[in-house]
Amino acid sequence: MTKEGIVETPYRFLGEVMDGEGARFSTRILGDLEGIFADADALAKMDKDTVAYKVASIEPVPQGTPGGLYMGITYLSPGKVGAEYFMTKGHFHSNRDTAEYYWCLKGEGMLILMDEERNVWAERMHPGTLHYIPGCVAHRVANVGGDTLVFAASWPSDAGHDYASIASEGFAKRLLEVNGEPKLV
Ligand code: PAN
Ligand code: ZN
Repeated sequence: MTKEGIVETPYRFLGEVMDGEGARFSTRILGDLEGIFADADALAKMDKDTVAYKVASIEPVPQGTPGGLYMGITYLSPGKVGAEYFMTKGHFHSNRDTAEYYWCLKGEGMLILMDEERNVWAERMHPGTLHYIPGCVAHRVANVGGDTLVFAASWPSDAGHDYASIASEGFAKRLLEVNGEPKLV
């Protein structure tokens, strides 16, 4: 699309809200997260329609376009399945060596990272923390606080999401609440 002169700014990123031209919104309920939590019995007793997280994203170019950038905000509900905190599905990027920034706007979380040798580490998230996720590193976020965790992200438009390898192999460690504290186990 050709533009000329002063045009209307197409996107807004106001505190915890991202919106604008072609913004996309998606919701993951607990029922979408079967198989990612360790305690399947605990999950079976919970309401499948409980919202685990919502994502709003701005994708100005079609998925797969080289050189473009996306922005998103994730709203991750507080809660646990057994001893495991509510978390995002987690993924590698399909285009493995593409990186991403996450930054925390609200709440308390942990960014769980895993390289291709399955080494796992985690970074604490709280308002103001900025996280560089290098290429070839799988990423998932757990909400370790009592309120909604809100974080923003920016990733390349040709990154793509590979959920399948995490769905089948998982992360090599889980973030559990042990004696009231988050612990990688
Ligand atoms: C994020 C994630 C978002 C939801 O925008 O897609 O937090 O997590 P899952 O995609 O793992 O369900 C991102 O990492 N984009 O690349
Ligand atoms: Zn990503």
